[in-house]
Amino acid sequence: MEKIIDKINEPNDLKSLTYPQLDALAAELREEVLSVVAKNGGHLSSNLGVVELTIALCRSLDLPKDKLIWDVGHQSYVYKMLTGRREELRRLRREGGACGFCAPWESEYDFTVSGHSSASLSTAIGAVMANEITGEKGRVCAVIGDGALTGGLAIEAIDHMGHLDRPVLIVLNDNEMSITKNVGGISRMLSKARSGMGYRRFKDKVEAELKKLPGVYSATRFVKEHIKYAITTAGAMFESLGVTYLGPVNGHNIRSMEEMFKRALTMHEPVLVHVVTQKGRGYTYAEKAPEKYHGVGPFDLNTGVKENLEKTYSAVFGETMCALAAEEPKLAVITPSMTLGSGLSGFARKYKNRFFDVGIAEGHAVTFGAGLAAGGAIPVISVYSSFLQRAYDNVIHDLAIGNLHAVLAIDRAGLIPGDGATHQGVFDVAFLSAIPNVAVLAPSCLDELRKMLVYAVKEHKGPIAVRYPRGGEERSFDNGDFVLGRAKVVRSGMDLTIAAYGSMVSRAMDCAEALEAKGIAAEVIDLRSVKPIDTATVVKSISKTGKLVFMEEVVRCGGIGEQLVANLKLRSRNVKVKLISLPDAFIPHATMSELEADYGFTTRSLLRSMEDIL
Ligand SMILES: Cc1ncc(C[n+]2csc(CCOP(=O)(O)OP(=O)(O)O)c2C)c(N)n1
Repeated sequence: MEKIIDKINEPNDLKSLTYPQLDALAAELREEVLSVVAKNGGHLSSNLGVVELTIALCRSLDLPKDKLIWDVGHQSYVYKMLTGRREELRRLRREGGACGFCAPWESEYDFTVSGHSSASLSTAIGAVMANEITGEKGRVCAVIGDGALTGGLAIEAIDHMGHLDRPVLIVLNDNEMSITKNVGGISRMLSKARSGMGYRRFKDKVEAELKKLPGVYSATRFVKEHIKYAITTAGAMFESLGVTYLGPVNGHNIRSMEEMFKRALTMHEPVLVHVVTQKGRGYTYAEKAPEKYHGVGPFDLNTGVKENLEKTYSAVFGETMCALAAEEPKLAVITPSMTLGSGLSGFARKYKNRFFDVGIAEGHAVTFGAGLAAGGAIPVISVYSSFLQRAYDNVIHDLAIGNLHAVLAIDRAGLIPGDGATHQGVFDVAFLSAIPNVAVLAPSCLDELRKMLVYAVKEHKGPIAVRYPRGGEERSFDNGDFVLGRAKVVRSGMDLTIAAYGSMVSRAMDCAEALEAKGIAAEVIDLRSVKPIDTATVVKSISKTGKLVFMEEVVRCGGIGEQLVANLKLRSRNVKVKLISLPDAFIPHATMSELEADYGFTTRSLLRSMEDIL
């Protein structure tokens, strides 16, 4: 039987459907989101929550002339299906399939790249002003979640929007959740607005009554605003910044949302419509535990059961933090809204007073950590590699110049499957190793991570980063005690030196074993400490072998390989060197095996890369 969705080729096709047909379409869209995510993994709960919202927006706007900007973009699967990308979505997160976030190269319906939180409002007001400058027509709408609204960038944009006072529609998609339960004052304010049922009707009534009053004051914004404050503080923050607040409205009632959007789009000012949605809606398992199905790997649709994950670096990080907190009363852990993914749920429960979920606010997380450190606590700032990019100056200005003792626990370092260019953890080594005072460590196995965290918390003085990959270990190494700036020869050989750090040490061992079968004895060095780097151990090895292969799963520009080679050249060593790293390019979404094949990180392609120096 033909489905309604089969007839939708572009968003304007939705405009001729009746409300019962739209409800049926919503059910079809949910079913398709579920089957795609169960197969490929991805962001489930957020997409299930915005089905009706997406339909209502596509009907209210004139796309693609109007611009619809999704914050983070992780909730754009339904939008992708309604904007001609249903087929691509079936290969979501795989090479050649749809990107899991917004991607302008994929469709004219995606205005800018997304993936990192809290950027939509700045982009939206930029788009409005660009229209004014270029003479283009079209309205601009941004959809931002209550979680993303905790990011400072979003608040800066609202501040600026109020100042510019141009028409822009902000849809606040409030489901009370970031990945886990949302936190902070903004979240509290929104919850007051949600519970103030009838607020909108009350506000409308008061405004209507005001208009009836005689005298000049009745129509002024001043009086209206002050009476609104007297009624409730809900929305007051937005209104005081110059953004009109409408809502809350039920985010699963298409007709009600359309009425509200219509009204907002006729107002010649920045307007925020507060839409209340349920994360995970329509899939019982996700409704009950939306955080567990926020970002998932493939799972069984009928049972909700996910892949049994091996022991991960994140889990070991969380366990080690618990163990260290028991011994060290000054230790405190900070997360910018990534409790679950960073393995910190246990710590959050056990050490409530020393655990800080600061919202999606990486910059603040680092500077808050600097404040803790300056005050005598020992902060561990847990952050994903790509999100730390948001806090670069905070690391330099607030931590490094003052040489404060704080630990950056950098998860998801290296190549990341599925998420694409915005989430690859491939820049941190380059940008951190450029900062004076900052030490950078990379464990080659889970036990190394434990040792490095203990060293970083208990012994080191100054800012120190420990970077580790997604997932679990490939091999384990018995490297003995950790000493800063001291590498470890994990395999001896006379013919070739392979130096690596982090997860690449396992690959180096795979290569060494394969070479042994060909009669070549490779020495493998685990650098352990990426900065300071133990050049002496590398030099000692290459004076024996005469050949160096250096492997790292980060961008070549500014990587350790380049630094090491420059260093060796300065020492005028006559040595054959091969650097294996990632190119000066953004790495798109693909599965891990696709990425490894494409970028030459399978054992076979690593060996092929070494051929010319062997
Ligand atoms: C800068 C940055 N930090 C962290 C994340 C990880 N992240 C992805 S979605 C999300 C929660 C977003 O919550 P919200 O905006 O309320 O959207 P919802 O998923 O609840 O619809 C987080 C923390 C990110 N994408 N970008």
